[in-house]
Amino acid sequence: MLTLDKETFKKAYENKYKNLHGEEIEEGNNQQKYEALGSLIRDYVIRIWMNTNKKYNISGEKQVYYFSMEFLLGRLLGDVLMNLGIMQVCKEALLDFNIDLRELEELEQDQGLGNGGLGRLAACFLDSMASLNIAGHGCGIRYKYGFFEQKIINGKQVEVSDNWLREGNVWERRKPDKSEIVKFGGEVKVQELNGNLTFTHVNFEPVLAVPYDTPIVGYENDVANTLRLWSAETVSNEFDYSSFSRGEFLKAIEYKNSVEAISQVLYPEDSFYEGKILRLKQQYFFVSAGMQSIIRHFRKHGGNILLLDEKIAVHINDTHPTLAIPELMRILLDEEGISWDEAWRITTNTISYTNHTILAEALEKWPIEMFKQLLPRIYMIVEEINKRYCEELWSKYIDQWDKISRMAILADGQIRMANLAVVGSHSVNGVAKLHTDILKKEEMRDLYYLYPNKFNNKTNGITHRRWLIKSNTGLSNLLMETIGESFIKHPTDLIYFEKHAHEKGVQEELNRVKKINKEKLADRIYKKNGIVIDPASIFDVQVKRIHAYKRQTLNCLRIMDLYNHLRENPNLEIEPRTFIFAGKAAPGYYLAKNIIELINCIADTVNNDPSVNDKIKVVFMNNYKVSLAEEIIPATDVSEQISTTTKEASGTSNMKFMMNGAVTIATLDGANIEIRDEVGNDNIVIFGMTAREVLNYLQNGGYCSIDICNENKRVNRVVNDLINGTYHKDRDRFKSIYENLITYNDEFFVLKDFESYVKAQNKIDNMYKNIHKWQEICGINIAHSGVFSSDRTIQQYATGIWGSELIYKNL
Ligand code: 26W
Repeated sequence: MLTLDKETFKKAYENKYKNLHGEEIEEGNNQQKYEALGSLIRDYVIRIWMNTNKKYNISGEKQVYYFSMEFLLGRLLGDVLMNLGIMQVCKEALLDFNIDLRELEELEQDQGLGNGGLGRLAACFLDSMASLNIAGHGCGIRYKYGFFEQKIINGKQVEVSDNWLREGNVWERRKPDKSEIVKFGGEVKVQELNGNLTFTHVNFEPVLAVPYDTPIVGYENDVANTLRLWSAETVSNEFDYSSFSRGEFLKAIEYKNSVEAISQVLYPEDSFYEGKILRLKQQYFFVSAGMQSIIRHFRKHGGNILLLDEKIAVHINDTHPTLAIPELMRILLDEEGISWDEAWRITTNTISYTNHTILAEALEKWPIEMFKQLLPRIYMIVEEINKRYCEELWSKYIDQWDKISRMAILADGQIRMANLAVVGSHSVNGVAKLHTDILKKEEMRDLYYLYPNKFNNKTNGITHRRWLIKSNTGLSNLLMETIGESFIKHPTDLIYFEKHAHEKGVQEELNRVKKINKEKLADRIYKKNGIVIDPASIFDVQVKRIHAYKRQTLNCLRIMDLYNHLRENPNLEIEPRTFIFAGKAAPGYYLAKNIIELINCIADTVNNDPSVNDKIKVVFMNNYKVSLAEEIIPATDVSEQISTTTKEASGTSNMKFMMNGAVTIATLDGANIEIRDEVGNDNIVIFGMTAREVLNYLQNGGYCSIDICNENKRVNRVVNDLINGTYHKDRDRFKSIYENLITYNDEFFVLKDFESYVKAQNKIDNMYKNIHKWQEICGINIAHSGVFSSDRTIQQYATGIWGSELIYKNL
């Protein structure tokens, strides 16, 4: 932990400012003040960073590398200040210069290099690894453009590129001396040398991978791990004119562009796989660079390659980095000259894999022809892995051809990445109990029977440092006053809050804190959307990617139903509610975009109808991102976790809301089940189909949405409201939603769950009438949220999968 007094900090800041900008602080604007602050803090961090790296090199402890195509870090300044333990000093020092730290924090661009849950999980994991003194680092891509910025124009989503590096990035360090070459295309020359086959990759196109390192600072423990993100460049940084004959200047530029395209932009799809060659290039690019640099570093410090798996763990975040398996094999075979069997032992022991989705349309399968052309040597290795693996299957499952072909890595002209990931790693985990059960019993059943010991569950978590202590200071202060500070280092100590949740005084305090957070959000919504909302109303929130399986449509239909009721019974006694939505749709996902339009049209209609306005309002906040989530979640009363049971692998916003004292309305899906188990049925509102019922329909058929529509008047009415001009004069406007529900038989069982959802919502309404009881429930949720800290999750990964040495400070 840094010890810094205010005066020292002020001096240092003033110096930094002058050195950087060549003028007095008063003359500058906030952007310059932010840059000076970031740069000063980075100087402090660099000392810690160097020491941590030295310590790792000397101790030789096992190093974990978390390979992920996405890291959704959000802003770093506030987190770094908190973790260094200098937030207060910094705030007060800046105040003496008339600078508001909050204003500077807001100038930082979100680092939005991820789509949603999977990317944010990676960021929480980095924070927990550093805070638990685990030598764990991230490896990914430094996209020049992150997840697109979402604008709403005439109610529709419009995508704008996210130029997050425009003003520079104070946290990263370019390390050109640590660059690696990644080879694409070309051919493999096979030769026999002294009875051994050698493989030489020739005529390839080299791409230079340049690392940019960002320190990941642990919580008050003098640790800074590394997030290494790779950027693609041409091998000679200047245009290599000489290799292009004269007159081919344009070709040279085209070549440069095609290389740089590799790390140009994050693919904005998170649930639908398209076999795009650029994405395959991205995957091999960062995996190859990462693996080569790990081995180079390991070698440099005298590591014995045969013991690699004792000193290094590589974790792959979903199948996107699966090529780490054949890439490590390539290095061991071709560069280290190790035998196949030994290389395979080292590789499988080094690599572990997490599955994050069971949506069939999200599973990655690369066309063999494309793959072979782009990565000829890697393809040969995959072929050999498949050959040896299939031989094992043939001897085990005699004549069971169907089963063998289901389990193969290469089949139907495609490479199935999930099968490769399972075969080439020693551990396969799901991200919540139900999800892992479904993987074992349904999705990966055959593989599970073949390798039962590989499969395990690691329920997701979130870092309570960012999501509670930093983003909800009101609540964390109240918690500290009530139960002390131990929960900061030991989040399960939040349980001590449970007995206080029954105290009237504490309930009132909880209510006061929530009210302040709601007022702030209401203010923000007024400024951003021009909509006046009542902080005394229930804030009912659904913020996440827009997707059919997450069922924003169910929420919409229920609001439409409530609206009908209110118009018919203006005196209906309900608690006033504000429905808040946010989330991005994949640019090519028509239905999801249509859902955004529907939400905005409902908002227009409802908000402009004075007859219901003291009761309900609807808001769609544009451009959902980490920093916006940090404003919305602390102000939420009702957390909507309403996915079709079996479809949401875990969910992680459910945990954030719970930790911030919201009541969850949920299906028994993903980690909602574990939240229910923690808080008990009285402190969560559950509705909808069970996993069994859903799986039954999916396997045996028998669901008919039209029947429900015909039988249930309320359902019938709201479904028709989609196409009868109530929400848009163009009656075809929401046709895709309507057709999805009716013509295509409602794949996600929205209509089936409608009635039980309405009942659950009515229950919420009744519960809120007794605000003391309500706050008691919120308090119980907070008290039980500690197990959902990613510290717990990371300890389980470290002991159960990575075998890293755990050193807990101050235990
Ligand atoms: C190929 C396109 C693609 C890209 C990303 C397909 C699938 C993905 C991710 C696996 C999607 C994702 O973010 N999954 C979410 O992972 C979270 C962290 O484990 C879970 O909490 C969510 O339930 C799951 O949807």
